Amino acid sequence: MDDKDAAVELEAVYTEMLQNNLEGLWRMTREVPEVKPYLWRWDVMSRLVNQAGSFLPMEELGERRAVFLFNPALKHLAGATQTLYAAIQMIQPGEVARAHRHTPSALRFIIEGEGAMMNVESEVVPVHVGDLVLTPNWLWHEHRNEGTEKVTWLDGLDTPFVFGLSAAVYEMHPDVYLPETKPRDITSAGNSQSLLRPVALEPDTAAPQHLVYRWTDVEPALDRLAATDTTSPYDGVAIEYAGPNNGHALRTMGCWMQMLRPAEHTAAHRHTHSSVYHVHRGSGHTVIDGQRFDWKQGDCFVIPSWAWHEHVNDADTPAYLFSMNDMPIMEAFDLQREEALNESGGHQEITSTFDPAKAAG
Ligand code: GTQ
Repeated sequence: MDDKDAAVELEAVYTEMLQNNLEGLWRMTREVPEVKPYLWRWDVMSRLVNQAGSFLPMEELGERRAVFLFNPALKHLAGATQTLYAAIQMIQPGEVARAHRHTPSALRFIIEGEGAMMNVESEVVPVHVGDLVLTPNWLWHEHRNEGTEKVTWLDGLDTPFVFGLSAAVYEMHPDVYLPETKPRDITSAGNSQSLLRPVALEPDTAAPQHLVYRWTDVEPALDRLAATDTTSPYDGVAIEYAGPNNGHALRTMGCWMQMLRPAEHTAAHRHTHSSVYHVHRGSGHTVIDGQRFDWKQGDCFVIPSWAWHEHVNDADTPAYLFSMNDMPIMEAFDLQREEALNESGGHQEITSTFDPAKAAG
């Protein structure tokens, strides 16, 4: 067989492989889509959620008025990263988002508005701006707005991961609404202060499960931490909301709050876990793989796995960054890796600036 015949025959082998859904590993082109760093502006997200809300009452929506943030590299997946889903959810006065439970775990970080009550496993908890409320997997949950203004929060779920495992199971509550069988606010009456772990310390793997972490506990804890030297060169004055999952709040997701002091500029590093950030207060920028992302209050942005990143506070007041990450998943499978940038004094060269208006669409 001459070379030409061999090439023709090999081509036929490849064609037949494909016809049978087989492929030579040496020809592999099926790559995992590369999650992109991205930023969503608060003014755009909140305007669109509110506009949708003015047309769509809760009865027409089904169960939740949530607008999710999808990564442009994951168009067919409701994911900000390959493991993390994030959405802006809004509930109007008098509305109830009915009870359900699911195998994905969820967290809520309250952005705006007073008067919302969250029922988790029949305990009603009033929530305030800056509070974090968890619904670990399979706990019943329902949200109500008993106040006079809209309430908006950030939803975080592990749905891209759980869907990827084909393990998403979901149930609506048979009685539509949850009973209130426990004293109001009994869990959160417990002190969440002792569960705010400086990220620079080893995790407390004996931490109990807590469902509500109050901003009124978090803010003073950050101030106390700032007066010590237990800060992180990469993350500033940073605490993790601790829980029983190898020290993390949820089995699949960790939650952090970082304070960047005026003019603080952290050192660049990268790690295998991905994160979704939400700017609780302040303004500044984050450089991700050489691209500058300017942020201010309410904005959300993604730091993909293994992307270099460093944070800068550009204001003369502290900036507060809430974030969720998939570190517990990485740790569970021994996939966590981290690397510091040693060149250029630990800082990246900025090669472009992200413009959400140009990046959209
Ligand atoms: O509030 O229970 O954004 O189940 C997505 C799925 C919110 C919720 C979301 C959910 C919820």
